[in-house]
Amino acid sequence: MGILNVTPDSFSDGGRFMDRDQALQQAERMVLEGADILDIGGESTRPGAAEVAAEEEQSRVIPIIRALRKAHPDTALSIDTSKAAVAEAAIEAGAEIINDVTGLVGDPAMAGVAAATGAGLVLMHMKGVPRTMQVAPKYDDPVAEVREFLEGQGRRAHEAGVAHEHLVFDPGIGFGKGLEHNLQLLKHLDQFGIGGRPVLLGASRKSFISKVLETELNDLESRYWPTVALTAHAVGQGVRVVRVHDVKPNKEAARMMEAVLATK
Ligand code: HH2
Repeated sequence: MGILNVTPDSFSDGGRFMDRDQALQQAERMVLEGADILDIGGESTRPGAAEVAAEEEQSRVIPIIRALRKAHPDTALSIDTSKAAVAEAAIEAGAEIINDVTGLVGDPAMAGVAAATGAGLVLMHMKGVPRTMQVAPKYDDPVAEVREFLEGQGRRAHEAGVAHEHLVFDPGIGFGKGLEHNLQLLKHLDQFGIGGRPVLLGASRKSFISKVLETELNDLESRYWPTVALTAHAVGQGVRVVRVHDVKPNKEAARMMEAVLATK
């Protein structure tokens, strides 16, 4: 899953793809590099990010989704939003997956939109809200707590009419988690495929990598190769979708791991 942030303030690519042509070029590049899914987001969820009104978010993402639907009929399109109105408009414009980083907590209407449209639904775990989530997050047992949350939200989705086959689960690396929590979740990625459904991992270029490697927080490049290592690790743990900024090296790592895993 290639990331396309149509935002002025995303932590690693903010402002780069606000221009429609640049966004489409970046999408084209990711598809050529092997992305099977493009995840289009119009609101940054980085720690401390400001909230965006639904109309503004829609005006950023809907024209891009329409254009991508035409240009790349074989690529699945995912809308990264926690607002039901944005998700509904995005599905109408041609997206087929809703990526809700609040795991249905953000908008009570989201499950209904997923059920009514038959879209795929990514349920991610977040503790708190982006503005404050990195202020001393606490867990007794992060793996058990994240799993329990995802199970509960999976049930809620099901009760609202979302088919189990449409769900994907994501432990939400970096969303209300300290370094140790992120590492524990990464070590136990095989715990999050509730009911046999796929796990999605979004660790690409995230700041905990700089903490492990003791590189400068503004040195994003130092996070590229460690991201590839995490992709290989994730595929080894059975993760089916990796959400990344740099498609080519991550796709190659995934394919290499898949060849090893497929060998008897
Ligand atoms: N991470 C980000 C955004 N959306 N969706 C899922 N399912 N999982 C994630 O881990 C995830 C996500 C944050 O990364 P990014 O899009 O690069 O930055 P920003 O939120 O600043 O736009």
